[in-house]
Amino acid sequence: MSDRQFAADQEYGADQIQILEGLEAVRKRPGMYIGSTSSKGLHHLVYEIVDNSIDEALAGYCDTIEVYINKDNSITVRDNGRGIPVGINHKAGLPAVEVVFTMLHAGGKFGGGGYKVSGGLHGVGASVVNALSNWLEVDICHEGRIYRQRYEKGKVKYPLEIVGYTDKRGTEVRFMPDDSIFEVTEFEFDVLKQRLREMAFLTRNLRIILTDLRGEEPVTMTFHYEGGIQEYVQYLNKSKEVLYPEIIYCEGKKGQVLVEVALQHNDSFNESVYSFVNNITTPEGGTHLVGFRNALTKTFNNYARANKLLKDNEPNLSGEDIREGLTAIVSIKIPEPQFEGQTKQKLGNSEARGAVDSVVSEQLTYFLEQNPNVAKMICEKAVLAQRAREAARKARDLTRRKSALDGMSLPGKLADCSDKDPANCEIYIVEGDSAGGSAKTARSRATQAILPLRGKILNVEKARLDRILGNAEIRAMITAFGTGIHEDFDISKLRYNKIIIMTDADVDGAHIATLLLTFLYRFMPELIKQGHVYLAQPPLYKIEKNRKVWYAYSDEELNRILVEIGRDGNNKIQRYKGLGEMDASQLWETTMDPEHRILLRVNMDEDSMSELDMTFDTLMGDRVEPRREFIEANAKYVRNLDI
Ligand code: TSJ
Repeated sequence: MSDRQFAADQEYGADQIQILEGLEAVRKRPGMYIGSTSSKGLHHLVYEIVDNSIDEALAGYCDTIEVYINKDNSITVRDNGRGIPVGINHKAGLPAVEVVFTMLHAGGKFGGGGYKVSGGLHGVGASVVNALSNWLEVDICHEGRIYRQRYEKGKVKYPLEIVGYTDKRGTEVRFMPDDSIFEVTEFEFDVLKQRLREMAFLTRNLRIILTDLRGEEPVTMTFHYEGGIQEYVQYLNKSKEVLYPEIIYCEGKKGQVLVEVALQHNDSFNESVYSFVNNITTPEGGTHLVGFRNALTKTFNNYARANKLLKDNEPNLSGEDIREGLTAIVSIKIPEPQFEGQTKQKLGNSEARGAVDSVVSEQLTYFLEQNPNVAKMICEKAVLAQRAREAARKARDLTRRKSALDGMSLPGKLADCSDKDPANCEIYIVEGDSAGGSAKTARSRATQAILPLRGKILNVEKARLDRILGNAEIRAMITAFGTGIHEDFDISKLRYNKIIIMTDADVDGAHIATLLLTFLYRFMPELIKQGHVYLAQPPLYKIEKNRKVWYAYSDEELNRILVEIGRDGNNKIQRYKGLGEMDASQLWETTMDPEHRILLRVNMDEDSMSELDMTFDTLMGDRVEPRREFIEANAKYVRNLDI
């Protein structure tokens, strides 16, 4: 033991006590350090560790990161970098690696400058992961030796020791999240996959390999993008028709700020711009995004004027016009990011605005001059958008004036509830007039409103605003909800606490539900974000035996019921093909009665907006193949809520 021992025992003194108190704070209030102890917080542990390896890659010393979900649900992260320093840190009197894992905020304070990726919401590092793990082990391969240390619930189990010899270099961390702290301890492959893919896109040439060892056979995915964010834009546009084949790319450094932007237009009408600071997503944008938008608007207007694509008597193109159908990634690296706003996800550094503006203006101007055909296509699309916007403004003024008339303007088909307190009220959006009729009979009049919609509603991914707002079903929903849309949206005007989409339990029903969700997502995303949108779950089967009735909402449930009551000739099983096959009392009992119904709450994760965007594009776009793939992999944006 003694020759393997690395650090002297007497160095575990007073320092250590104070250190432990630091990590105790993390265990007492984990939410303060990782956001939550839900599944989201659990997965955050992995990102905290991987962030450190990404730093090493950004510094130029590592090109491969392996992540394993082990059989016992512990995690291994390994990189081929320099290895966390093992020498004594003189301030703490401990090996640097021990400081990294046992002192709060100590991560990455060693060695020279570089960009810290862990600058975001909870960029707190390895010691927090250690504090929140039942056990954690680190192996460091450095100058021929393998060093190891183990911790349990944040506490050092033994001093750093040499456990072997190697010709490799790098760092490996294994940890088991503390099941007394996390509500969920099972890692989800798909969740890790998404974030690791994003990290790989944002760090060109880095190879990230994710392996799930829990099944009978290992499942592995490798993320390696030589094109970096250019490939990211290509990936985001993969299920769309692009306007031109090139991906416009700008890169540069202004002062301390590294700027990287990639963009490409598609033939849709939506803007999909994602911004990142030090590899961390900034869903609320900030100064870097402002700089990007300024540059884009200014550069395109200058070009359009100079090349007579915009006539002298026509007004300037608005930013929105130019961003119609735009897919873009704005990624910057900045030494000391300042985050603002309620969720600390909005970049505040003023120097970022100028840096992005100047890099993009300069290089975009050059690109447009070199590629006049592409420039012309974008400008022409923007001019069309400008005209449509003008038409939409007129249509919208009309809806605004109408909704100002309040009760008078509620749609004729709406059977409203009598209670006027939105907190108590819910609205069922029902597919088809006949099911709408049953629902009107079945409902609890005081608190449940019914809005029947006829047939398939307009696909908002495929139409411009003027046509969308001219659509009767869409106008009916907008007026019924009361909130307005887009920049007019006001949640305090919401007339119902729950918006419940009720469609047939078949493919057509699923399609209509998706069309409705797409509309809500594009026009009133806050309703989804704040958890007001639900999917009703009508039963799939009715089982009758000896005048008793059961309902089954899935095939498994049907089997369970049949096992329970015995499979014999007295069973009568009816498969419901649509809501129309139920009478009012059955509909109430199975699908609408708050005491018995199942609702799925639709949720939206801000951290994976780009994936959600793709989900809707995939479902609603023209390309059949990705849609089928997606439907087969099923709708992951809903989760079970109140049963
Ligand atoms: F977070 C962590 F500590 F747990 C962790 C750190 C986990 C993993 C999987 C890898 C790492 C890590 C740290 N990989 N590479 C490094 N590099 C350094 O810490 C390092 C090495 C050398 C120097 C130097 O200046 O010589 C500086 C640093 C920051």
